[in-house]
Amino acid sequence: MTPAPDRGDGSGTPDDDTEALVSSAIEVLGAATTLAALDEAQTDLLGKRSPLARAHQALVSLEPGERPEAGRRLNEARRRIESHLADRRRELQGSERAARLHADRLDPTEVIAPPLRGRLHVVQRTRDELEDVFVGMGFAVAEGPEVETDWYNFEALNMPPAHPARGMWDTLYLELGEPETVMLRTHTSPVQIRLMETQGPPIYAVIPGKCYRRDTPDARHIPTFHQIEGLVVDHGISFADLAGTIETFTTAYFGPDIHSRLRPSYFPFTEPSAEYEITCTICKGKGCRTCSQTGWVELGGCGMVDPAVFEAVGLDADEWTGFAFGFGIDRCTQMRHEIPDMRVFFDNDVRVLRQI
Ligand code: FA5
Repeated sequence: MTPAPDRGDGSGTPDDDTEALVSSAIEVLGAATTLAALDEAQTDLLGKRSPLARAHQALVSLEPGERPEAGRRLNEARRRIESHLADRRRELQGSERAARLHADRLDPTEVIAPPLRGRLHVVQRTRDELEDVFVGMGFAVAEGPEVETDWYNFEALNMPPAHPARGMWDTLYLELGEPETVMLRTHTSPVQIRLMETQGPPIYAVIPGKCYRRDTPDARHIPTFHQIEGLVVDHGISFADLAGTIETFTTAYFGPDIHSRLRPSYFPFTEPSAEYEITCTICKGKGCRTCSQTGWVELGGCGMVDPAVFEAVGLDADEWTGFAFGFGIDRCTQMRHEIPDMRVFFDNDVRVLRQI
């Protein structure tokens, strides 16, 4: 702060001196813009080391006759400074309170953006829809473990150790027990075995779930994907029942405009076996990168349950017949939503997932 001029040297009239003290104090008070600064100014202007206090101390050096008048003038100056100080304090208290109220204000008309809501992943939604379609066709829904033993994933499915067909599935083994005996299941087909072991025919069931393979990710493959297995075991089931079921499913899920076809194929656990394909929805059958320029996309495999599988679970292959299928749920999602590259499902970029 700028101290008030200390003119106890007799220069100027005594009136001039006190007037200068007061006007300098008014300037200092006006320059204080916060209550804290005002407290400091108060000490500087009225405290023990202030020019006013020094002028009071200097009264003793005056002639006795001059002292009362000089004292009265100084008291009058103090009173005026105190009055200005009180005014300034009220002013600053008012403006600080107004600033606080402004900062704390609530605007009831303010539009608050609705909170972002979570939603199920599109693959989960497809799984739910597929279950609904099959439940509508009279199937029950079953589940099985994702960690499997060699027996369920391969051997009971007519693939004894060293069977060349095991190479169709690039398997992720767990370090548990004997080497290469426990694995992450490569398909949902092991649950066929579990169902036949635990519940006798007739069986009409679908089994959705996660599968794992050492597949390199590309437009149609991801290492952790989903399948929905179907198993029917009853008397007198024929390939026509399988074809009819797949046809009904295709129309119910993809709509009447999508064509499907079954092509001869090979799986050790079905005989005969077929591949189930639909027209590529990305290029409408013209050929593109997603369908490797063929115009068709394979959704799964299927066939009539091989008698060797019935034997493995102790069912009489002369009495029982059945069919099985296994479709990729991620593939179905990809085709239904016309997504050129499946990797977006596990990149988990919410900007993409929000649109599907
Ligand atoms: C099987 O896994 C057989 N278990 C299917 C089966 C079941 C045949 C019952 C006969 C009877 P495949 O390996 O072809 O078959 O896989 C079936 C489907 O799973 C594929 O058509 C595809 O839609 C999906 N699929 C397979 N690997 C992947 C992957 N890496 N990423 C995404 N989907 C995949």
